[in-house]
Amino acid sequence: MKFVHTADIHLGCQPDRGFPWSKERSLDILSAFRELTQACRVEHPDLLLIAGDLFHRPPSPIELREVNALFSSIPDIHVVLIAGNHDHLRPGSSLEEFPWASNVAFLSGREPETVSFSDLKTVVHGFSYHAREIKEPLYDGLTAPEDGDFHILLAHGGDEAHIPVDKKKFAASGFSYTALGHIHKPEFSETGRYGFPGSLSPLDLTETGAHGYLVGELKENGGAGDLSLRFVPLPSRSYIPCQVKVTEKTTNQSLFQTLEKFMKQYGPSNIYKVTLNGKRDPELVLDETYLCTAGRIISFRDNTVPSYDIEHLRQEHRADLIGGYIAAFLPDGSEEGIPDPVRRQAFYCGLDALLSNFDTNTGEP
Ligand SMILES: [Mn+2]
Repeated sequence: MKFVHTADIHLGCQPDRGFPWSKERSLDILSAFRELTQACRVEHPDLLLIAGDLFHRPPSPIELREVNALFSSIPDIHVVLIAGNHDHLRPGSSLEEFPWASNVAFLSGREPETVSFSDLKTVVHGFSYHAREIKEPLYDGLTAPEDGDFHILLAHGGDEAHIPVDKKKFAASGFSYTALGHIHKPEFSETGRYGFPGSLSPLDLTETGAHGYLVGELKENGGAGDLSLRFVPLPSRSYIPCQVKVTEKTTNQSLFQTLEKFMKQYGPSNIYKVTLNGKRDPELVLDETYLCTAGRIISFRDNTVPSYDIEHLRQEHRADLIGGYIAAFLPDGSEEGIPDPVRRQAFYCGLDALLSNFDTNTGEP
């Protein structure tokens, strides 16, 4: 028995709101879902498992019709889905009464229910969210019957406010596999008999790394059977960290070129999280607005510090406020003595201010 497992597609989500490429990102989400159905045509699984948050918010009838059209384009594959916290069922919601295609089973109840596929000797268990949050660990007590069939638990949760789970318990629950959703980073274990496929397409700047779906196979071998799992990445736009080392020679123009080159190398349609490190010329004022026009930059973090000769300043200002300031931060010498980056940044901001206001006539700032 072969299955494709996905979750957290978040159809209708518009990532990076306010940035020029935001519209493209919502199209990415739609394309990723279409590509998943394409992949199903190639993989030929028996089941397509969707472990919640197919939609970013409770869907409208028109959104349901669109999705159903894709499901009916893979009529030989049984689709089983549950609603997660994002697309939870509300009283009178269009999800409750929707006439799904004949190959789709929606486990819509708030109590565990099942759908059986006798030809596959497989039973899928699951229930849906009827609220934004569920704080009880509802999956902890669930066990599968020992009747020779494969039992799969379709589940959504994994944090404090959304059905906390104890991953160590899944292997002993009797379920052949627990198909989870909600955590957007892929994580799976064959021996632990569980998997989070992660979000199908990255949804915000925290979701770096590969995104895709899981393909699993169950073979009869007594008990819960033999499970094999593999992660299949979907080619998509990514959020990529870009670390740049700044030196005393760096200028806004040279930095712009470095960023441009980096983004050209890793793909100009990807989205970058820029972090600057190192020591800059104390006179250099970084023009963040200008630098961010080098490409699709969603975050810009300047961790650089001015390249003062601290030892020289300490000697020169032995007897004034600046010397006292340096000694207060660096009682025992080198600036390596400030390991905390926030404190280090604060030290340099203060030093900058003191030096730029320093009156050479009075010897006081
Ligand atoms: Mn969720």
